[in-house]
Amino acid sequence: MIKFVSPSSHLMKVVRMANRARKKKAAASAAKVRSFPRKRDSRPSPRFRGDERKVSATEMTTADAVAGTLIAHGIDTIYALPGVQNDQLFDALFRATEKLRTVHTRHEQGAALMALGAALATGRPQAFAVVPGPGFLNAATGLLTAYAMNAPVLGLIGQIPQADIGRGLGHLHEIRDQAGIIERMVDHTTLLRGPERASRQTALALRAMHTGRPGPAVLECAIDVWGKSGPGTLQAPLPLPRAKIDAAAVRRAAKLLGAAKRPMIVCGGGAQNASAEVTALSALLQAPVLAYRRGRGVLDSRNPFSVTLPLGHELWSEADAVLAVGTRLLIPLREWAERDVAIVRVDANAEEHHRWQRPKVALTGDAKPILQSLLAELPARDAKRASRRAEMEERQAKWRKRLAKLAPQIAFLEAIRAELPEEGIFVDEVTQLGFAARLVFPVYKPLTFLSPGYQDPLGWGFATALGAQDARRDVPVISITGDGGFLYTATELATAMRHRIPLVTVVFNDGAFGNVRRIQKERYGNRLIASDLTNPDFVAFGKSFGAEAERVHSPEELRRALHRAFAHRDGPTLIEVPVGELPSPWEFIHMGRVRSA
Ligand SMILES: Cc1ncc(C[n+]2csc(CCOP(=O)(O)OP(=O)(O)O)c2C)c(N)n1
Ligand SMILES: [Mg+2]
Repeated sequence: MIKFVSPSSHLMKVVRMANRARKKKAAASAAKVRSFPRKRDSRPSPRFRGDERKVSATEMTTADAVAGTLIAHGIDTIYALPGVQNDQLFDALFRATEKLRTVHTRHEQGAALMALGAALATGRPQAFAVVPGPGFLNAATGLLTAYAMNAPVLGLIGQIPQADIGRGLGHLHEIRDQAGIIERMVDHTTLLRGPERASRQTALALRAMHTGRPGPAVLECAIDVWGKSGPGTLQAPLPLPRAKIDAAAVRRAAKLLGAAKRPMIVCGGGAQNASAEVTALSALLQAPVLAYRRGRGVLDSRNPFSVTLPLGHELWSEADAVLAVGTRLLIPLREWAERDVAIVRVDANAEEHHRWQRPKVALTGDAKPILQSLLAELPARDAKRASRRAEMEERQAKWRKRLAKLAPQIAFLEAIRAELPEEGIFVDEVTQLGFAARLVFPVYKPLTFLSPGYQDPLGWGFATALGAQDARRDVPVISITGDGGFLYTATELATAMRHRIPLVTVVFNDGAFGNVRRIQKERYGNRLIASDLTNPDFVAFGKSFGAEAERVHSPEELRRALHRAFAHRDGPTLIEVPVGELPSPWEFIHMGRVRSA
């Protein structure tokens, strides 16, 4: 299965870069802000509040102010489903069409998940718009998952007439305390009140999405406020506050890690933008790098130091120091339990450090600059280390043999890896192939393995992958899904056709909620209930939308079909793979305690 080749060593280059970055810091700290991630923009600039030039207000609607502000922040697409409360918003989107494309979906879950997929694949903020009440609740899974994944997704959610909010009059789509429900799902939400402040409120929401721990935000707007006209100015992107790096803590971390005999690194989604730094630290410390779902791709899987859960579990029991980067560490701390290991935590959210146990060193902020500081400090404090490469290669080989129990899943995943280019994006699902992929699928680059993190919402995959493919037309995207998960949002095939999104989807069809059925079989005396499925003919289903569709029966056939599918860039392809019962991955995921706490 996975073949390893020597990783190219960027170590010295990255250490030099880190030193340079440190020197530059003094100059940069004058500004103490980092600019908002902007996209290419050759458009004539609108009139912005915040420019040095004095700007006067112009007449605009609330909706125009919001659309203009999205454009000013580099957002060029909005995933949306219309309805009367948002008609004035859609009219503004019509006016903005040239700069802001509206991709309409067939269900609000599709809209929110597409925005999520686009955010995950690009690392940039993305937006969706839905009506209140049922529209909002339909989109809630996307919002919830964006929160769990720290993804910068902005929801524009309609409201009943402003004066009637909270009165329980029974307006169309009214829901009790919509704002209160939203508040429990995101860290930042506001009700827009008119054109004068709408642009600034939008810019504040977009800033909040990148401040501290990134995540989603919501703007609510009443049916009678979107179209309200008045004097307004567009707000330029607001500077992002940057957490000051605690130099003393960096020195303590360097001392601790430098002195460790068997250090280990654990990466979560918060490490995705620090791949070069993690790679350099791994080489310097001869430290294995564990990633399960969100951290995969930070260290190239071809590097023998790149490990997933099973080998990570073994290494954790030997580690005397752990550098945890942008991860909750839930599985190691809760399931593997090792309370005396010295932990250095790097996290954008200060609250995260202490949830489970107090780390030896806590560093708060963006992983990249913090790891650069650590790289600059480490060489002076690092112990002389023997290479662990041969040891890691040997241990990887041992685990490859054990994981061969998952041979049927591995064979299909190998076919996918063989056809998916290095920069191609793989979107995981809550299915047998997904569980196996988290353990064995080789990932070569950051942001190319999208896995839903702790929410693990069945059915997220297809619509999320559509969003990823829509936002990254330049690379192939593949969605792997079970027959159960696919039918959650399969109607978005119509969206893929309408907007010519060339996503390739592989449905592994076992005629069951297979994971549930296996658990009922193994742990509940084969008392099978609510786990068998009656499916459509997936090929006919795909073709009925106008998609390319075929059925294959083996990994070899899958590989050939994928070759054809990735060459078809004018619309979606659906490939069905009938499968039987697949071997359980769970012994490799929940591996039990390594030492008593
Ligand atoms: C929103 C949601 N509902 C229910 C579940 C529980 N669940 C986990 S896996 C699974 C079955 C998945 O079936 P399928 O997509 O066909 O994949 P398979 O296990 O058959 O490979 C279910 C119901 C979940 N994870 N998320
Ligand atoms: Mg199934």
